[in-house]
Amino acid sequence: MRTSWWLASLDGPFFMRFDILTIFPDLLKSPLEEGIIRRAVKAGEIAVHLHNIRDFSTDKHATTDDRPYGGGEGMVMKPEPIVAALRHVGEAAAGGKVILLSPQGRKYTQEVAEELAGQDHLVMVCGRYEGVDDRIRLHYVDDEISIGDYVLTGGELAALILVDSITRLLPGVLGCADSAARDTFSRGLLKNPQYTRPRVFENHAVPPVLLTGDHESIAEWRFIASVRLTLARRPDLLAEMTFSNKKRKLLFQNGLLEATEDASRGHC
Ligand code: 4G3
Repeated sequence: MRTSWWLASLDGPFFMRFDILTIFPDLLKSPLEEGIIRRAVKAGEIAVHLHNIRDFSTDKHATTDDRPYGGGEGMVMKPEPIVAALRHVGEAAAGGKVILLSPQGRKYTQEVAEELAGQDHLVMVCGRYEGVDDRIRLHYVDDEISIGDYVLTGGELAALILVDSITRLLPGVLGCADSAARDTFSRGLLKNPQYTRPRVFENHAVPPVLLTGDHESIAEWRFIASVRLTLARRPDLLAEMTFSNKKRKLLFQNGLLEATEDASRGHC
């Protein structure tokens, strides 16, 4: 029995179709059924199809892995079931970009997420065990991505991270307020700290400027708070930044101009 599973609304513009090939489709289901991703599916902004690689195995034990040629520890995923699953996806929607999630891939960043958000169909191959027969990568994969320098038991959690980070970039998925804020003040910097009620919590008050209703002062405070946090935690991010004259003046008034310029010259 085929165990392929899909999440999609009947209508909607379908900005993006994701197909995910895995031997553990159940691992991916519940994260796709909550929150913003669930809403994006309901609104028809994305469609997610899960395919069990095991369904495409042809031997009677439905094997998807085998011992490595040349000997050694662990198992390697066989190429035939993966190719059969890719052909199946290709019949439903040809021309999708095929991505292999692996620690050997190019490093995933917000910039890569923005690049992939411009595609209309992504097909993700989740490897398990010690990896996937390399002929898949050589002849069927368009892009190999790593979500970071650590090893997972499989590519499934990495695939979810791509779906999540790409979906929130699609038009209409988040409110325009969020994306506008990202584009003006906080791009390239860590996000400023946020507060909500109560005004005083266990003797700790909210920064008073946030209660003034003075939008310009609040925006300036947020910018400076972002810069201070970025300088302390991620000076490497500041090395990529340039500031307008207005922001340079604000940095100067807060004693941060030299610090940020040192960082942006890479001396930090
Ligand atoms: C393929 C991705 C899959 C080859 C997958 C291991 C970490 C990441 C796997 C391989 C993974 C990551 C499964 N671990 N950093 N494990 O994106 O060698």
